[in-house]
Amino acid sequence: MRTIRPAFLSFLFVFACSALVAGCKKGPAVFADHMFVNFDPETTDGLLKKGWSGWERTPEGDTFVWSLSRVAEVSIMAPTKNDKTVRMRVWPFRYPGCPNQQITFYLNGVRLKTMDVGTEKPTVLTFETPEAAWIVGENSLKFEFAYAESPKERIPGFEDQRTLSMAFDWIEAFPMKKAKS
Ligand SMILES: [Ca+2]
Repeated sequence: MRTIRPAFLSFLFVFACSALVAGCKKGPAVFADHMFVNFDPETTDGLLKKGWSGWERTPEGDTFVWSLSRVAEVSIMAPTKNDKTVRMRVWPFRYPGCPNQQITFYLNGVRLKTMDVGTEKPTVLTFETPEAAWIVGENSLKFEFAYAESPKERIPGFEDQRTLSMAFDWIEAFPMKKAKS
């Protein structure tokens, strides 16, 4: 009877392990195409292009950054082009008698949407973006705000002289789910 040599069994074992490791490294596509900007110095440095203050942290430990003017811009690195859902956790600067804050989104210069944010509580904004507006690589996501005001001038007792429009905790983008036919 023909026997299988131990050396051949070793080769099979190493081959199987290599294939398993290669499969694990590749990972599910859903993770590779999930972009997340956490607004912290460890992961976001270099992505905040203009209109931003420094790194801050809430009492709960959430990292965030204030937008300092009526325009701010952040880069998002996209590995693929497709229709994407964009979500972000934000809260606007509010003061007595202020109007609703408004935020308008531009992706690579394409105006996408304007949304009202009328509460100072953290809010998750969600909107859809078309494939045609994305490029593979570095994308510019720009925001325009209805106002940027200084706490020192608007709220008695506050010393912060910066002009603030909206604080950003995180932004994420991922391929839109296709409707089942
Ligand atoms: Ca954060």
